Amino acid sequence: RPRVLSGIQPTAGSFHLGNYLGAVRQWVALQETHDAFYMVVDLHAITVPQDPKELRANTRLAAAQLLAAGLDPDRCTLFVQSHVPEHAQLAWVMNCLTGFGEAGRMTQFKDKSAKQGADRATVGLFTYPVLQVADILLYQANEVPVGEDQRQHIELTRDLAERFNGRFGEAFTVPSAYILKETAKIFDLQDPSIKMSKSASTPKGLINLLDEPKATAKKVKSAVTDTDTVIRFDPVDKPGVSNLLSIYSVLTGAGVAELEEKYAGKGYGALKTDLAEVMVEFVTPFRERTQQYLDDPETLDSILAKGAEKARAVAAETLARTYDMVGFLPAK
Ligand code: AQP
Repeated sequence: RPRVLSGIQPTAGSFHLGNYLGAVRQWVALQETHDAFYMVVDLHAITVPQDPKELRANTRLAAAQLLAAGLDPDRCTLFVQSHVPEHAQLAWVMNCLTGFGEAGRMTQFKDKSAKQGADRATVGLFTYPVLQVADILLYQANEVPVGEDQRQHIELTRDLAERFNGRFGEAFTVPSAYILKETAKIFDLQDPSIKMSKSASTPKGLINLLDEPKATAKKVKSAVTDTDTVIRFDPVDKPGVSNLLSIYSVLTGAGVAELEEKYAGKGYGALKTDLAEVMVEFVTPFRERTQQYLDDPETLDSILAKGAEKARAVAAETLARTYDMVGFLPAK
């Protein structure tokens, strides 16, 4: 079985619709066909300030949401990044292979550090993509299911895997990004020119899966469309409507052309009302299942402990081989 690896940050509490459609939904599907490793990336979370208590609670909450979304611990390996120390250990080696300018060209770093200001952005934020490289290479992943915003980081992973392999010998599988066209980028409901995101979206443009379903329905109904009335998939001229059609299509399995036909001559109101209902039907059981996992933290923690054990077995082997190839003296 080919291997997949991916991660999600435990920063915002609730996952948003972009996280789910862009990434987590694919994770659930891929556990059936791949040897799948999925993690809550708490080491990544501290690249921006975190309250320790909240971080701990959000880490459990992220795991609960992943299980609620359909990850099955018997079908995949689900763990918390900090439970596997090899991530940080391999990241150091990768940091030492990465050019300063190369890391500086990562657009997510440029955007986030510009927003925070040079003095407040941390070295951790700068080197975040390199930690991500280590995350992926440790598991010899063939594919990495992510949203479009992560493509550049997967390219960096490929470059560094090839660099290491070229310099020290074949150690790493060179992975590919697994990005589905339909859900590569889910856009903000109020500003469809930007991606839906926890840091850039306004509350009205961001659908958090754990919000009150009523509030979610309201956001869908007040999504920005355009002054026209025609329902047509046209991301350039009709980005708002096209975003709604994409969301509707993946959540229901109906094709976009089918939806265009269904709503021909009906106007935006009908589309939004129906999509609001689809959203409510999706988030209501999701919230309930998440709460059930949270109500039983012992079971949740034991799932994560077993996941960490399975992950460590793979990660430790890669790290030991890598350290040896670099020339570190083995500890006797
Ligand atoms: N709008 C999106 N469309 C498609 N995929 C998306 N992802 C995030 N936003 C969208 C994908 O979700 C996965 C988990 O991402 P993360 O844990 O790195 O979260 P993030 O990227 O920090 O989420 P945000 O909201 O985008 O955070 P900020 O605002 O801090 O940048 C990834 O696979 C990502 O591609």
